[in-house]
Amino acid sequence: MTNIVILTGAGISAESGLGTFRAENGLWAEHRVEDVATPEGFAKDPALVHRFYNMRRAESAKASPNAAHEALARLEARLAGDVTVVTQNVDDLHERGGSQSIIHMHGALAGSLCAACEHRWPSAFETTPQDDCPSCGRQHTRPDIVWFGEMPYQMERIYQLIGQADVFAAIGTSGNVYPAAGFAHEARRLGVHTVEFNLEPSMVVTDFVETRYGPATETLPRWVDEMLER
Ligand code: BV8
Repeated sequence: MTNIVILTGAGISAESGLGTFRAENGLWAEHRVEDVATPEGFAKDPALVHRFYNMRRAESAKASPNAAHEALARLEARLAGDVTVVTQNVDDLHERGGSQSIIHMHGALAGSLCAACEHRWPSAFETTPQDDCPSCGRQHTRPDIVWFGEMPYQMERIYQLIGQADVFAAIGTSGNVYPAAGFAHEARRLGVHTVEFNLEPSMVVTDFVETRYGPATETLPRWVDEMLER
């Protein structure tokens, strides 16, 4: 029985063609974070924020899961033990890649949220600030996405899973954003085996006992084969 918690970031979707955040041509290069990924930015210009997420939703729909997403689904399907993907990504490539046990700790493009009554519903492909909330009828629709300064989702569950894990793997995340960037430290403190998959050392590389560098579509399938042969 081997329980594994896998934290993923924008890097796992990079080879599917989705922009990461901190590459030169990344998402934050075109948009100031403060303008599109904070409650203040949304309050100031909700139409801009809706346009930003409509563009992300369109790109996500055009992208396909890659061999790294599929390798994680294969690990979950075949490993004797629990495999949970905790993703910082808001795209649905893990779902479309076949993973079942997924926590979107920073929300998802697939969801809409009413800023007035907190009702949640499946998002339209294109959203605007004028969309009525299906529940309260008011026009305070926002993407169901966790912005900077907001509390990520299911944090208690995530820490519980880390406490029960034998292995904690982080894939394609730069370790810039907390609390996600602190998970490896917590895992290591608890004696969980920690492994980082990236193109280069992340900001929290010292929290990992094992590192595997290279494109995730190459490093992940190899690692999953090893995990399934153990
Ligand atoms: C909170 C949704 C508290 C939006 C996102 C000072 C110090 C410490 C912390 C803070 C601080 N000031 C403020 C904070 C808190 C803040 C934070 O950490 N800020 C940072 C910038 C300093 N955090 C928050 O605000 C969080 N909330 O703290 O709440 C609280 C407490 C009580 C009550 C209320 C609140 C919420 C943060 C969530 C923000 N939302 N996403 C959207 O998607 O539009 S963040 C977004 O960026 C992602 O979700 C992700 O979390 C984050 C980092 O992105 P990565 O996924 O790591 O991507 P990145 O481009 O950075 O890196 C990609 C990596 O992949 C690279 O390493 C690259 O080498 C690698 N790669 C590329 N290609 C490949 C690859 N690897 C393998 N194969 C490849 N092919």
